[in-house]
Order: sequence, then structure tokens, then C-alpha cells
Amino acid sequence: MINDSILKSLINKPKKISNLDFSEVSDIITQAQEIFEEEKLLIELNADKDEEIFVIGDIHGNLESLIKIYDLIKKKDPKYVIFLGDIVDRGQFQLECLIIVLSLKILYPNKYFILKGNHETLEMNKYYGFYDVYMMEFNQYSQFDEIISLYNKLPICIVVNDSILCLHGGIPENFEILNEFKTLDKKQLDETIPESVEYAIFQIMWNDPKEGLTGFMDNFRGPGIKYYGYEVFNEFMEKYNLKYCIRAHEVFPEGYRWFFDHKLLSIFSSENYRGDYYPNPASYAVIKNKTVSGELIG
Ligand SMILES: [Mn+2]
Repeated sequence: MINDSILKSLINKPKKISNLDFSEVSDIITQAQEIFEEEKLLIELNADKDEEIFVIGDIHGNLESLIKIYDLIKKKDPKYVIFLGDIVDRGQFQLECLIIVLSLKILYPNKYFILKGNHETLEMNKYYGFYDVYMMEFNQYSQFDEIISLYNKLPICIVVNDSILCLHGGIPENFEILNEFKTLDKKQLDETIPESVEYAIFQIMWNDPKEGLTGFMDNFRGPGIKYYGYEVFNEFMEKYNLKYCIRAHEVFPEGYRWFFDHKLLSIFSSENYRGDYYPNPASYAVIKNKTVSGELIG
């Protein structure tokens, strides 16, 4: 077991993370996994009128952005912090970002929540970098199984105050999915999961909103992935009596973007994700008093 003071020192001095040996990293993964195992696929959170909730988008190994976010959290002390997934792949400090987020979860399990993004999968990690980062560091293929097993324990969405839906990509074509999440045991996910549920989870992690569209439409990102339009989005939200949706998954030069008549907020928390020639500020969302606002991280 890694104790709290070590975890705190890793969060405050992330450069120490590259000095950890495999057994220490493995301990952190195991401890975090035990906490995620007890969480539901759909988590419901409630906050009082004057309490803030921070929602954080894609990090993608951008340690500088993550540190700025953590400084903000320390300063403003929100009641909950929700990460919408895509912590690793692409950036320069992927292991550091993952270990920091997991350490926060272990230290404060009822304050920090981490949802699954489309990069919390083996296929994406093999293609976009984290698998190689891990192999370079620890050098044993079988050890990546722990990471995959951790990913499979992550929750998929959070509903705040019965009215605000938080997820990585967006709504799926299967409108029953939130009801199905309430009856499904996450422990089943490793074994037998209905194909319709598996596909809905895939779409929740991958789908994008599109203005000017009414229904669903094929997405250029790849097979099975959809764009969702205003009408189907509204239908889904009304079915569950939801007012706002906060999602991540797409970078915008202005930092965050509202869709669908100010009902869907798209955030992204990795600054200059595509390099200095296509700059973007990092952004996050604040939920307070049943309203949602987009904020830039300065
Ligand atoms: Mn994504």
C-alpha cells in the first residue's frame, strides 16, 4: 500500500512520478481500481445552491494544464471535481497525468470522479502513445493488463442535481441506455455485456454534436460513430428530464463552445493541444445553482 503522504507528494511534485518503480505504480492502480469497482456506471451527485462543481475535459498528457487546473481547485475548493476522461495519449507527460488523477481519487474518493473517455481503451493507447510510454518505462507487456482492467471499472456518466448530464462524447442512438445503466452491474462488464449496451457506451465516448442536423448521421471519425443533431438531443434530454449536457472530446480554438440553444457545453482542458500554430486555451465547466458556465484556464 502506498500511503497518503506519498500520494500527496506525487501530486505536488509530479516529476517524482517518473522515479516510481512498477510495484508502486501498480499499487496506485490497484487502489484506484478498488474504488472504481464500487461505483455505478451512472453516478448521481447532488450539490447545494452555493456549492460549485468543476467539470474537466480532455487532458491528454498535458501536465502544465493539469497543474493549472489543480491550482484552481485548491483555490476555489469546489464540492466535486468531475474528469470527463481522455487523461492519457498524445501529450508529453501521460503517466504523470494518470498517476496524479488516480492519486486524487484515492485520497478524496467522494470529491473526485473520473469518467471513461474513448482513450481509456487498449486500441487507442496502442495507436496514440500511452502503450509505448508504459512499455518504455516498465518493459513488460503483461503489465498493461492492469491498466485495461482499471479502464473497465470506470463509470460512464454522471447526472448532477437530476438535471445536468456529464459524459465524454455525447448521446447514443440507444435512448434506453441511462435506464439500463441503473440496472446493470459494472462487474458484468468484464464478462457478458449485451451488445446494444456495449455499442451505446462506445457511442457515448465517441459521438459529436452537430448544429443544423436533426437526427443522427455518420461521423468522419470512424465506423459506428455518429453525429447527433438538435432534435434527437432534445428528445433524449426530455426523456430523462435533463436541462444541460456537459461533454468534452473536441478541441475548439476559442476554448469551449455552446451547442443547441445553450443546452450543451463542449469543453477541452489541454492547452495548445495541436501545437503552437493552432493555439487553444484550456477550458472547464462550472456547475452552480443548477446553471452551467464555460470558463477558460488562464
Ligand atoms: Mn476523446
